[in-house]
Amino acid sequence: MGYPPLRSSVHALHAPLLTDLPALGMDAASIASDFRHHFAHNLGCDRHCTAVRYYYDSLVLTLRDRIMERWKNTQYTYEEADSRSVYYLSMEFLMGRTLGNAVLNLGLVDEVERAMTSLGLIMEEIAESEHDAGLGNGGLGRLAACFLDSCATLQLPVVGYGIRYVYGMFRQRIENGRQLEEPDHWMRHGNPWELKRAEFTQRIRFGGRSEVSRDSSGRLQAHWVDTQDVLAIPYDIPIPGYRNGTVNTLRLWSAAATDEFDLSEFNAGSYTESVREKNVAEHITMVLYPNDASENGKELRLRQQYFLASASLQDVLRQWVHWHGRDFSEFSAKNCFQLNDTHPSCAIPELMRLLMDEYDVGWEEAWAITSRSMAYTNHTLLPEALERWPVRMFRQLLPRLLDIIFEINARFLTEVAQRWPGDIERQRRMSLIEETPVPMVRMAYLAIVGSFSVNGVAELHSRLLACGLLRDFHDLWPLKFNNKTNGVTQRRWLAGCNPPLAQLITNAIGEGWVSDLDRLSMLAPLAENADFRARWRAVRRIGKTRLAHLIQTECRVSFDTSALFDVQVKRIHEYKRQLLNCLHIIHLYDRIKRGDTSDWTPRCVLLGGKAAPGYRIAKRIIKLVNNIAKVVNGDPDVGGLLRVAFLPDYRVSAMEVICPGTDLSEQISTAGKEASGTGNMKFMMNGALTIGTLDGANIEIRAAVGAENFFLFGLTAEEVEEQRHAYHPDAIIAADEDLFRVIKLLESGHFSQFEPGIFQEIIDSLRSPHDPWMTIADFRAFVNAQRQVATAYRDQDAWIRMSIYNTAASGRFSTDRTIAEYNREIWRLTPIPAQGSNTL
Ligand code: CJW
Repeated sequence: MGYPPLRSSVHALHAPLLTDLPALGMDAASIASDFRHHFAHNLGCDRHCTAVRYYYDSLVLTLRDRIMERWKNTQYTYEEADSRSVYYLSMEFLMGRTLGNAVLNLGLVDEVERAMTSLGLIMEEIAESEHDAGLGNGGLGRLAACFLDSCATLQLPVVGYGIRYVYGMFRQRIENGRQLEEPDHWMRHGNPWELKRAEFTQRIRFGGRSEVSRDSSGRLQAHWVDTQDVLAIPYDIPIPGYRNGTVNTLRLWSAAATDEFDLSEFNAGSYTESVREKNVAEHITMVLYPNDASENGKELRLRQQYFLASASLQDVLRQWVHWHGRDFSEFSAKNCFQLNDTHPSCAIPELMRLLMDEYDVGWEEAWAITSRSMAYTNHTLLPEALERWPVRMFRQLLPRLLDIIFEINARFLTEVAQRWPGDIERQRRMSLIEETPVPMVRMAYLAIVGSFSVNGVAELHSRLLACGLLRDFHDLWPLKFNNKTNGVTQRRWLAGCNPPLAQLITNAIGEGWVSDLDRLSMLAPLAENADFRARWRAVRRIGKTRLAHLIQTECRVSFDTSALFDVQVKRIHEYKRQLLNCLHIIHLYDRIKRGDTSDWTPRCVLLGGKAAPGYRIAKRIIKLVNNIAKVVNGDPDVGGLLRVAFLPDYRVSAMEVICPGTDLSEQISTAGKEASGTGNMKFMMNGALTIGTLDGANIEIRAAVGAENFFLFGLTAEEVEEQRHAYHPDAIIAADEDLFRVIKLLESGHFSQFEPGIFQEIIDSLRSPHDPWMTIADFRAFVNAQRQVATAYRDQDAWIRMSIYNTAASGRFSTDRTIAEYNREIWRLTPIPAQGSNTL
């Protein structure tokens, strides 16, 4: 394992001298002193170095030293406890910025602030210079990041395994109202948080053939031969818990060529040819696929998935063999892999392969170990997001894995046949291989068959999985299925991003809520206290001022903080129905133009989000929002009654400014389509009210805060499915005067005067009886609910009361609760408090 040891015995004798160092000071003076050391000695900065990057790097190194002590202690503690561990396998970890969160979790907010001030620096400016680590698309990736924070805070031995993409989620620029994608070279100036662990490099195989031979004892032995290999190099990122001395690990894999490059080419003078292999290998971890909720079947994506699964499993097995030898009898009692959607589900056949081919374990035992170690989380009901890989591609890229998948399938279908004799149709439905003209591997079915637990991410979603999409599997194994409603970490999404509100809450109920969010319920009685409401309102005004400033800078649109701030930020997708929001904005505009403005509530509407680069309609929706904004904001008749802005490059750090400044959170997906949503929780926690359908976690949010503090509208998931067959949008349009006028305005080219016809496809999709998202069906209910919102907002006292109730009821939506449930019902880990010095 790792690098060769020192040959002399000196090391063993003096090891404590090297490792048991005196604890570093956690006070402002020590921090300032170490900062100066890193600035001058480590980074080699001099009086000409005034770039904020130098200050940022110096501060990170100063903090990293302090984290390092706790990181080692945590790992020693886990080792000594010989504890069961969980590995969270995810293609995405949408971490955002790290500095502010590290300072908060280390309990150093005041000391670092003082240290920076003493050096003439402004902490906020340094923190804001950090580039987001955008290693994810949206909710699924951000959930993984929130989970890591909660696992460390709950002191659970959980390791995150992911990919170190050189380019993260693309940067979005808006030009003439259209999305342009630019590469996000987020590590251009290095990443001081990561620690390269070259000694734990793994070898990953691709291509070649699978062969079978008999070994000396006559047993069949499979060989994967003639492979093209790639190295996986791990980089570790520390994940500090909240003021508890625990530091967990996020291990990200980077691809590199094996060093056996083609010498003959090199000697023949073809230098470029000789390094081609290196380039091809490094492509694997070059760029994050920017698709959210739709698979696109590219071979490189399957390469990435297998690369993650194989590197992570080999890493875990390496450690297992180091501590336990080749006895795997306790492996599934000590190790659990949580698969973040099907993206890492190659882990199932890969663990089988490693156990059988590398460690001589027989099929039955290998299967028992694998299927007791794996747990699968499903994040979507959308059929287009369910991953399927062509069998042919699998055979070319991962021939040995395909053998294993076929064998898993054969044994599984035997089980189905025993349970339902003669039910051929059911076997066809449940097969891991879809027997279409181009046969496909169904990754979700592979994940279910190979796991001991299958969970959805909100109550409705889990129910719809069990009685809809995955019904056959639920019939077979009802006990495998469970729900784990998502959450968000209050460290980032309240304490970190909204210091004025956090301070007000702490002054009122103490600081316990930062690690026990249910305590926010103590705020509820204060909603009846006029003085507290006044303070709440003042704090909300600070958040709105900050958001208005962002919108002024980024969009050149002025938002008046006395207006209602109405916000929808999330990936652009038809099912999320940004179009319904557009129809409402056009309706408000039409009312203003008609002079129907008595009792008007001034409103500022913000939209933001990225469209997958290949998703044509989503990109056209962005153009529509921008064109509407241009017309509305430029019309003198509108005055201050309505403002519309599209914020470019929506990302984690933008949401940290957006959610504290939002009055109204738009959660308006077609019921039954949004698995959970997590933006909805961030808004609620910060005191926004929700306008929403009965979809995903909205249902649980409404139940928690009470129907009277939530603006509900629209068809239920059941109604959507019932009415789909008799859906006639044209008839609805004809019968609704307001809607008729909105569609007419759209069709008249009012929002596309310089490019006639560009919104025709959008209009056609809305008017189609086959529109899967049934936008027109919910228009009237949405407009009516928005009227109630406008009326409610005019009574500021009542609104603020509802705002307080929302925050007070958001305790359930902490990932601390989510992770506690994963742990109680799936992982069964014992919390392990960090031992040794420096535990805080
Ligand atoms: O997961 C969140 C939910 C949210 C759901 C999102 C999700 O839409 O409602 O709150 C956390 O549970 N993301 C994906 N599915 N569901 C997702 C993300 C990236 C993907 C993908 C699906 C990338 C690909 C394919 C499907 C790809 O091939 O690149």
